[in-house]
Amino acid sequence: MAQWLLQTEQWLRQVEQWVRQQPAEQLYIAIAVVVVASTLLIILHSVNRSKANTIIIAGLSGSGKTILFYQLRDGSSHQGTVTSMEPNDGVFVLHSEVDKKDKTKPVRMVDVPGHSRLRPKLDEFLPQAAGLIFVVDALDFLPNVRVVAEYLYDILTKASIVKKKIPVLILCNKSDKVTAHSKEFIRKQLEKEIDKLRTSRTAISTADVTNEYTLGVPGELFSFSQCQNQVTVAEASGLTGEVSHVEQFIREHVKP
Ligand SMILES: Nc1nc2c(ncn2[C@@H]2O[C@H](COP(=O)(O)OP(=O)(O)OP(=O)(O)O)[C@@H](O)[C@H]2O)c(=O)[nH]1
Ligand SMILES: [Mg+2]
Repeated sequence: MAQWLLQTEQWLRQVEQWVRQQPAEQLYIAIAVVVVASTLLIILHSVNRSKANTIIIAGLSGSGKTILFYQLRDGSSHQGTVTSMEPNDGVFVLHSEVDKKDKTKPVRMVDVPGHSRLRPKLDEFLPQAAGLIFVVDALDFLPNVRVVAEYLYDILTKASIVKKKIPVLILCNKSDKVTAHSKEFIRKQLEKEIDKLRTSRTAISTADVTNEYTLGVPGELFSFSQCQNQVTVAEASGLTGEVSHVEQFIREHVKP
């Protein structure tokens, strides 16, 4: 130990001597280079972080994505939406935060249409995503459980979601109606359906499988808690403006 200390001391003295021998300008240049490089690194890092301010809204056609988008932006549902043909892409301060001075960082929200031909648009926005809201129609859920699970399965197995651990909020929408299914029911049904899909999809020859990652733990029933990224479930009504859980999710992942 003592020998090691002695050696370090000797080494430090050598460095000091060498520094003294160098012309002053060279030292200043070296210091300037270090300062500029670290400042650039810090700026790049913060730009990268601020880039991830996008929240994506996905889900089947008719689940209520566009109404939710308007509700978050304007505090009104703009009754009478038609099925979307283009993504709604907007950067805005959440309507509920317009008056709050300390939480005014704008959020970029992208509502990706549910029509199967337009769904691939999702991939364009995923690299900037800070979170994804998967809207489920809680009224018309059971007849569609299979297709809902298929879309969700595709999302949860995308490399861009798994690798970057993008948090997913499963939003059981239309909770204003008494006949809407509860989030617990929807979670359980989706877990069951995904479990079935997992078995059937791994049975297909790998050439046909486009999914990039596998889900869950082999030999165990699938549950969302097994996902590497955070998957949570909440209820909302875009129509009546009951969207507090959505705003909470957004603020958790896009810091003001
Ligand atoms: N009761 C109730 N109805 C809703 C709610 N949100 C949406 N809807 C209804 O569901 C229908 C579809 O809503 P949209 O927001 O257009 O659905 P979308 O998900 O954008 O559909 P696509 O654009 O086709 O992908 C509309 O008739 C809405 O009135 C809700 O919270 N409660
Ligand atoms: Mg729409």
